[in-house]
Amino acid sequence: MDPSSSQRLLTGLYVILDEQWASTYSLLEVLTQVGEAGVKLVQYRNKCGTMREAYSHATKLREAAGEMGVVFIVNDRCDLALAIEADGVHLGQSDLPLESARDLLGDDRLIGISTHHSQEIQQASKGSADYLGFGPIFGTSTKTDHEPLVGLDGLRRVRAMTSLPIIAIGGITPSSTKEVMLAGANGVAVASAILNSTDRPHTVAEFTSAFQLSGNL
Ligand code: TZP
Ligand code: MG
Repeated sequence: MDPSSSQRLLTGLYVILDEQWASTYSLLEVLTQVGEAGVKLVQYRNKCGTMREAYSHATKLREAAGEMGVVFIVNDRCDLALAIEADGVHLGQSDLPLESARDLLGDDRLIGISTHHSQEIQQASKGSADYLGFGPIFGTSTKTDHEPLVGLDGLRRVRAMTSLPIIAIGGITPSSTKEVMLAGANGVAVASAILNSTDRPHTVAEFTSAFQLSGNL
C-alpha cells in the first residue's frame, strides 16, 4: 500500500475483533456495526482456537469486511493472512521476523509490528513495516501477558524516534483518545471499549469526535 493511503487509513480507529469475546458477542455483528459506523480498519485476533477454527471464522469475517470496504488484518499469523487473502498482518515480537513476513506478503499488504519500548521502535523502524503498534498505554485485561505499561509519557518519548505511524494500544477509551493522540499517536487500536459497548455506533462516534478534537480526521 502506498504511504499516503496507509497514513490515511491508520489515522483513526483500529478495531480488534478478539476471538475471546466470540462466545459473548457475534464478531460478525460487531464488524458490521463498526463498519457501518465508519471504521475502516479491523484486526482478527485469535489466541485460543485451533488454526482450523481461526481459518473458518476469519474467512467469514474477511468476506464481510471486504464487502464493506473495511481493511482486514490478521494478528500474528502470516499463513492465515495469506490463506484468507487478508489485507495484512500484525506481527508480535515473537512472530516471524518482519522481513520474512514482507517476503511472504509482498509489498501491497500492510504489516504492523507490536513494540513496547524505544529499542523495539528503533529496530522495527529500520525495516519495511507500515506501522508500529505501541503499548500498553493504560491497563488492560484483554491481554493478560502484556509488557509493562508505557503510559502517555512513554508514547511522548518514542514519538520522535520514528516517522512510521504509531498505533497506540491498551485500555484506550473515547475519553482518553484525545490525550493519546496529542501524545503522538496516529491512531488507536481498541478491543474492549468497542466490544463491551452497549451502543457501538455511538462509541465509534465518540472516538471520531475525540480524533477531531485532537486535530486529526
Ligand atoms: N496488546 C497490548 S494491549 C492489548 C494488546 C492486544 C489489548 C488491547 O485491548 P483493550 O481491551 O483495548 O485494552
Ligand atoms: Mg501478536
